[in-house]
Amino acid sequence: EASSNLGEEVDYTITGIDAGAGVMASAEQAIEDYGLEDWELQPSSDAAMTSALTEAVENEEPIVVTGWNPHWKFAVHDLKYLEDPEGSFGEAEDIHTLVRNGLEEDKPEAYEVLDNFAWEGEDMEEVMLDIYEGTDEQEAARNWVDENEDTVSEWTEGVEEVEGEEISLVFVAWDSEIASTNVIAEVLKDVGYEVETTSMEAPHMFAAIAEDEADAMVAAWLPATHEQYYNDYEGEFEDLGVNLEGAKIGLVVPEYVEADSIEDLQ
Ligand code: PBE
Repeated sequence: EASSNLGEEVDYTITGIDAGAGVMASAEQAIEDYGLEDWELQPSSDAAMTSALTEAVENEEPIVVTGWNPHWKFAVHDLKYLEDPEGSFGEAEDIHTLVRNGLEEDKPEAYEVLDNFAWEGEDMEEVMLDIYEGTDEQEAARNWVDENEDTVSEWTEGVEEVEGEEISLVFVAWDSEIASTNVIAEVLKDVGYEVETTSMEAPHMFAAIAEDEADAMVAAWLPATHEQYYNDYEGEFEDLGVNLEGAKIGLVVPEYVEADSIEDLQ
């Protein structure tokens, strides 16, 4: 049977990313919900996962990865989400901007830009794809900002320029968040800020905002993916709302894999 072959062919392994990612917790939940006791979720990183995915596709071999969109992998490879009738990965997600308490008072100009920041999945994918194709991260963000003046001016309209004030952004080195963080950093630089961006593990990113060690993050996936972190620190940050709608997480396989549902992994 196709499905049991798949398990054997991939060594009953789901190729994961960093252990702190919400999609990893959801994948563990899926293993439980679908009775996949034989399966193992292997932590790695976004970079390691996508290189394993690319290698599998090049050799037309099966692979099961923890995936999400926006992500360049859907533009580069023919991929599909495995259906999730149990809802282990939740429904559609939005990405929120979170800032530390007190930012509005201390840095009202940055606060306003961060509050206005909102773009589309295709925008983010454009930046991600540019980076995937070899453009430096900051340069890719710069290009997008320069080519999308209308959108960017909606974020900065009426915001007064500052002179060399510092602002710190935290993020996790997921391709999606590398794109968004670099874009908002470029926009804040244009307003006059000296921007520091620091990548870290997901739990530390939330802690840094809650403990006032950093000013802002544009990487909170809600309501499900980062629910735990969000609840852990509720009240210790300010949620500026959605910056991107219609994101999604799940188990992803190449189109040629003969499974359509997580149930087929049983
Ligand atoms: N991701 C990308 C993250 C959120 C952004 C889906 C890998 C996660 O699972 O936590």
